[in-house]
Amino acid sequence: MHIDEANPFPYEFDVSRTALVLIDMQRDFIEPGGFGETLGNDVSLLEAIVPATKAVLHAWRQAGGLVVHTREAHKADLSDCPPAKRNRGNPTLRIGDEGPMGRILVAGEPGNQIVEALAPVDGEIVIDKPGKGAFYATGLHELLQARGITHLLFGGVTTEVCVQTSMREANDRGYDCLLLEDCTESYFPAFKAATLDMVRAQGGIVGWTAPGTALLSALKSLR
Ligand code: C5J
Repeated sequence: MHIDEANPFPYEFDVSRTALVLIDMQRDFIEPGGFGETLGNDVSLLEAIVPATKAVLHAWRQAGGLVVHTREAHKADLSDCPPAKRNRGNPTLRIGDEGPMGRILVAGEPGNQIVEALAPVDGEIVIDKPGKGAFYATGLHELLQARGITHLLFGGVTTEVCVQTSMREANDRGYDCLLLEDCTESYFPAFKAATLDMVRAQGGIVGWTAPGTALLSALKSLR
């Protein structure tokens, strides 16, 4: 199977060896009252990608592809949140503090759940990650290796932070990665645009980018 519209050149993949990885589509980033808003961001920008991401998730599930969801989530005792991380950001509402949707970025809290429209279903992998990258301190690489996965399709938020970090980690581990352009977003449109450029520059130094609609068209050919 291939996506001809991919940049910098067509992307070849086999559904059985590919995972869709949705990074941190959780209430803390996407809904008012969460971590993203505490940092002064307009979260409505991120909410806008939910319909396109839902369409891709639905089609990928129908094709029988593996789905991985991640959440940026810390343990309740914050033993996995170094002061270097906690002490930056909003000084009056830090990671672990009580916010309108429960404790900020703490596993199990209402704000830490994936938004309802994209909620995981049985059989999908859900990774709680203490870092920005999905591979740091999670065991994700081993889970993917055990399933024979060689290709990763990325969506999620935010493009230049957790998505880009995860994609670079994956690239270094040998995965062929493609970022779905309309299934990722940043609070800073210029940062998103720059990240897409960085990924596909220099012959695809980090990987490929393509619109989610191009993946949907490729999957239609399976039916
Ligand atoms: C951030 C993320 N931006 N999921 N996290 O702190 O990108």
